[in-house]
Amino acid sequence: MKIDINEIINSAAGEIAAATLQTLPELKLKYLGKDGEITKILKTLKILKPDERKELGQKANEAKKIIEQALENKEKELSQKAIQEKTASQKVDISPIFYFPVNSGHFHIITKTIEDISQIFISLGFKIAKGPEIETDWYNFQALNHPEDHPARDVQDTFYLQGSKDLLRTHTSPVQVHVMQNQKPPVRVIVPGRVFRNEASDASHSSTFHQIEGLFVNQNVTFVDLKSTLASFVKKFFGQNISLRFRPSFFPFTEPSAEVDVQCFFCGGKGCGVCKQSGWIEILGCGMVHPNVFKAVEYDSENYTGFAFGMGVERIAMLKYGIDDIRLFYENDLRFLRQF
Ligand code: 2NL
Repeated sequence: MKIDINEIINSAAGEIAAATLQTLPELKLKYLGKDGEITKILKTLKILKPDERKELGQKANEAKKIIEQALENKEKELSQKAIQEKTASQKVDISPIFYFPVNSGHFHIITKTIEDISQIFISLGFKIAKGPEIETDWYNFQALNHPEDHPARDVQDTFYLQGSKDLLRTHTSPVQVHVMQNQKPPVRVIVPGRVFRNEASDASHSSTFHQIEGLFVNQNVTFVDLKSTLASFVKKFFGQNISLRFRPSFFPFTEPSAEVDVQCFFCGGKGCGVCKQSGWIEILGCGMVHPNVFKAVEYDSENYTGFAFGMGVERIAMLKYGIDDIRLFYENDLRFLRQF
């Protein structure tokens, strides 16, 4: 029996060259399948004489490799071509979309400021907590160590709901009270949100504004933790080179209490209208959580300590961006909003 392997290779090459993605599998069977041309030769080897067997065996195996390679190359070529044809036929000309000016919206500067401040505290390990804007007297005042006769409780300063003892929260602190009631220490949260004060509005006051408060409670939390955390925040927010100071102050829910001032960046500390000639600008209030607050949420103040802080978002944004009237934030004049 005389078998011309070259002839098989040639006929395979011809058929593969003319193949399509549909006929390619048939060709694979025809040459390399169980009853394929090459397989048939390999099966007959055992009836040959040793020297013939060696020669034909080598040739058949080479032919097998050549055909396998040719099939593989063709399959790649055809599938690439198929993809190209598909993308070409599905092409859409989107250029007319860009003939129109793009007037994309963006976040309000207050939203952006809340986002920026939150991100810094998140990087320091804080989680964000949120809560209701309508509160009871207990959550807004009593639990926070505001005595019955505290001036903030006066109807003059707080919006009470008609025919109810409920009120619009005057700070976001009641949210921290909810968090402490629902969770054991360690607690490390910041609370951004809208707050309400019954007062006339002017260039620096609004009856509705935004606060971000923070709370960290654990074993062995000290005033040093408060100072390092807030100094780190101030430098990340206003710039690494800013000078700051902690000045003793008073809040009902913290003891001791402090306020943080930054060196006036309008006059460099020399004294100007913005800093009222003092060279310093107050940016937040803070302190160590008062034991009475822990008592209200049934935390053991022998075992746990904590620090808390609060800042007004509008005030911070006004300082950072040089805005001189708080009412600009709420008028939705695009000429103002678009600047940020
Ligand atoms: C400010 C001062 C402050 C707090 C807020 C707080 C909350 C709990 C317990 C203790 Cl639950 N304190 N909050 C403490 C000190 C200052 O805010 O000037 N805000 C605009």
